Amino acid sequence: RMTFHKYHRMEDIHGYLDYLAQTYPQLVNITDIGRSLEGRPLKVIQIISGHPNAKRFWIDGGIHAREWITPATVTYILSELVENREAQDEYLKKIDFYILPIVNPDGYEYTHTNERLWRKNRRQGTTCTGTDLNRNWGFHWGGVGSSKEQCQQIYAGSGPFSEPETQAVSKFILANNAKMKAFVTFHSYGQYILYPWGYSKRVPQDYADLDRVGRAAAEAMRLTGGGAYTVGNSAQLLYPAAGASDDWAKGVAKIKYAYTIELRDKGKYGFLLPASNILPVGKESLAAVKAIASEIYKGK
Ligand code: 0X9
Ligand code: ZN
Repeated sequence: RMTFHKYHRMEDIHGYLDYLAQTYPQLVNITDIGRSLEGRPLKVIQIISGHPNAKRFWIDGGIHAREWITPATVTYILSELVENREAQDEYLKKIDFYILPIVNPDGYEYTHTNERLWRKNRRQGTTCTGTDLNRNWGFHWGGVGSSKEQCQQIYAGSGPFSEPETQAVSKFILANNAKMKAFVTFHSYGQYILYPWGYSKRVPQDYADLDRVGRAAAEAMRLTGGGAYTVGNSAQLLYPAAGASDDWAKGVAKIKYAYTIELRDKGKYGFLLPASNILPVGKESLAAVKAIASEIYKGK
């Protein structure tokens, strides 16, 4: 019902989520948490363990339209969690997962039909189109590394949460963040595991935990035979950028383990990563998710 040898359109991915809900009704719930600007559904798949006091784990992909490896990777992860459940470690079956494969469906579809390297959503402005959904979150909104200029790739929008996509995701997370201990948003490319803050080179007071668990995730990725991932504070390792979802998850939703994972590669193909990478990147990313999951399962 889902294949991993090519990049799929939104309808295929959403169709697969509906198929899982029908086939595994005791395990899987699909919630339309809202609609994109152009009216496409934002579909969250909830994989509910049934374990009392289960910790919750948020995963998303596709906030940046051109980063095609991210919806594919997230779809691979959820397919393993649902359809290959018996093969998974016990602790993994005691965590509830909330997974949104495509945060920016309008942009994602636009990269298939019009412009392969489109990044933003499809907000029509007076001079240019598109808000960068990873500069639109209501925590240090409008700060360093974001722009007030519509024509920029890092345009932060007309105000915090001006876009329906970030609004829907943030509302849903705040309504479900009791016991939510991990937040992973997938991007590409560069092979980094990044933790807050992104709005400045400061680090959270518990950054040693984020660093330790990030390193465990990177090591787990390496052991799958995958790429080498570098771990660190996002403003120091990459560049400062305010208004991103990871900072909001940590600073406002108070989710302890908040990461941005920049998937393959290191620049050879960049956003145009060949589809033959979907399975290996899916496997290394599932290994990262497991490493973080095992930590939150142990934690109080
Ligand atoms: O700039 C971004 O939004 C991310 N990199 S990308 O090349 N995929 O666009 C990095 C975001 C890192 N997190 C924060 N700066 N808070
Ligand atoms: Zn990105």
